[in-house]
Amino acid sequence: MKKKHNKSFKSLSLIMLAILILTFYSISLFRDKEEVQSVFVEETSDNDIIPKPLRYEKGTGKFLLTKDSSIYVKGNNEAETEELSRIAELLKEKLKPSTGFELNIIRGEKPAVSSIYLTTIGGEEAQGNEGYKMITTSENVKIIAYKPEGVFRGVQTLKQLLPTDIVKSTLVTNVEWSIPVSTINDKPEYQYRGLMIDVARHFFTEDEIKRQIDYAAQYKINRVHLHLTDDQGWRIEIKKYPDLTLIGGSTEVGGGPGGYYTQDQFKSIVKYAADRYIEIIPEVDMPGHSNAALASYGFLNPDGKRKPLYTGTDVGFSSFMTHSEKTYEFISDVIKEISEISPSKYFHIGGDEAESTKKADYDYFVGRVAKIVEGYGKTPIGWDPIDTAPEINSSVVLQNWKDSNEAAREKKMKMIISIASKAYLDMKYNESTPYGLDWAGYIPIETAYKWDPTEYAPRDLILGLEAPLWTETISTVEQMDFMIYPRLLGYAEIGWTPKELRNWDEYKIRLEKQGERLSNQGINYYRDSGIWK
Ligand code: TNX
Repeated sequence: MKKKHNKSFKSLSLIMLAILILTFYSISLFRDKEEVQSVFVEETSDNDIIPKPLRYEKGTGKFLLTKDSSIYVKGNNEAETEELSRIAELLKEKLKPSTGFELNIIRGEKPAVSSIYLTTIGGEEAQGNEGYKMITTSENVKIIAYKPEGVFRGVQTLKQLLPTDIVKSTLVTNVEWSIPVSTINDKPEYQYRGLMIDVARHFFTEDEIKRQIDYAAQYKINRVHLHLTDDQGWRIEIKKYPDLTLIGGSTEVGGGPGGYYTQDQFKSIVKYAADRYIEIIPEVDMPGHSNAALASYGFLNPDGKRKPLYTGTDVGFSSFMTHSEKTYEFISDVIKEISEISPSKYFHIGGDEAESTKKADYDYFVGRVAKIVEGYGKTPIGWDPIDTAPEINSSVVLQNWKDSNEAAREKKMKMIISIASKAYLDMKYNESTPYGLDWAGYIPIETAYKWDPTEYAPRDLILGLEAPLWTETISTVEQMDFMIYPRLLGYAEIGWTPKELRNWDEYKIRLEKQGERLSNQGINYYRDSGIWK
């Protein structure tokens, strides 16, 4: 009895041992798989880079930026070296206020110890125009890209790897300006990552727009679309038609003084944006949203008389005359003048909410205006339902703000995704935030982050996404900041980082840290208590 008991005890323990070994073995197999995933989270949670880079590998040690550091630049040719030194100049200016360092910019490919090196030498075509590689050792930080544009995007990452005090505008003395030893390989998912600002409903000055451009650039936004005309205001000087700005630009929603950009100011905005590798896309909204033009010139109206100026917020009441040659002559002149000062290949012709234009007239009008735009060598963009007009084909880009892009899909038109319920910066965060509208619903930070353009169109037709700030309720810089930030960081990441690498819980941690950078720059962002406890 005792023996038998002993025997079965032995075999039982053998079986248990076998089970134990098997369990350990399978756990370790499983762990191998799991580790691949968790490595990513671990790696990214020690930095707050937004948008999240494609690959980030951390080593040991750190690079130290000191007053003796220099920025070396060298391209594949003179022109590239010149362009890289302009990027270095911008970086130097950004690092100066907080560090107090006057970094030297040196043209050369043999960076001394403790320097930053920006180069296109050795950049690979596969990186595309915006991709870059950033190698940080204890001696140097090297950014290598196929194009200077990629170097500029990499520089944005470099700044985010420095302590958050780096973006302060006053001297900080108790901080070590270090970057962890690491290697980053990065490039964007989408080529079009935009912010739109409606300067028609409320006017924002040249400097206010430049400030927004500068902030957006640090999150690798590469398009800023200016909604230049609407019922309430005409904001761009047209030399042939001075009354457009003298009359049409003289007011705004609520009856304020309005304003406009001279052509020189517009050019200055374009240049400022281009220095930050952002393309400005001008929009003249037609045939609806046109009251400011109709109020400026009588010949644009059936009775030959100027319409009264409008300072309310209704939409859909105005229309150009779609069967008057005077209309097309006027529009052609306007598009010509703007095209001459706008280097973008795109020209946005609006096309939304033309509720007082008959469908057949709308179709005829947008077809003709698209041709005029193409005649000046530009690619037209239009809001839906422009895609439903028979004359509109795949040479036109659809900016999709409602859910209907069926016609665009059929015609294989390229699309920019701006679905109102996900991407509209003028929607309130929730019922208690002070400004904005709610017709497309509330858009909390999480909703703004948790979606993907491919939910709305096939991947091969998507150029990217754009977040529009309509300004019926937005009239100050503080309000503008509040609506744009921090949601724009989420849109920037949707545009840059492939959806497989995006995860709200992990993003939230990076966003929380980014809050300090926003505060340090004086950006009046919405401090959601769910993220900033
Ligand atoms: C719809 S979106 C509009 C704009 C308004 C906006 C307000 C679009 C193409 N048209 O005219 O400003 O809603 O959210």
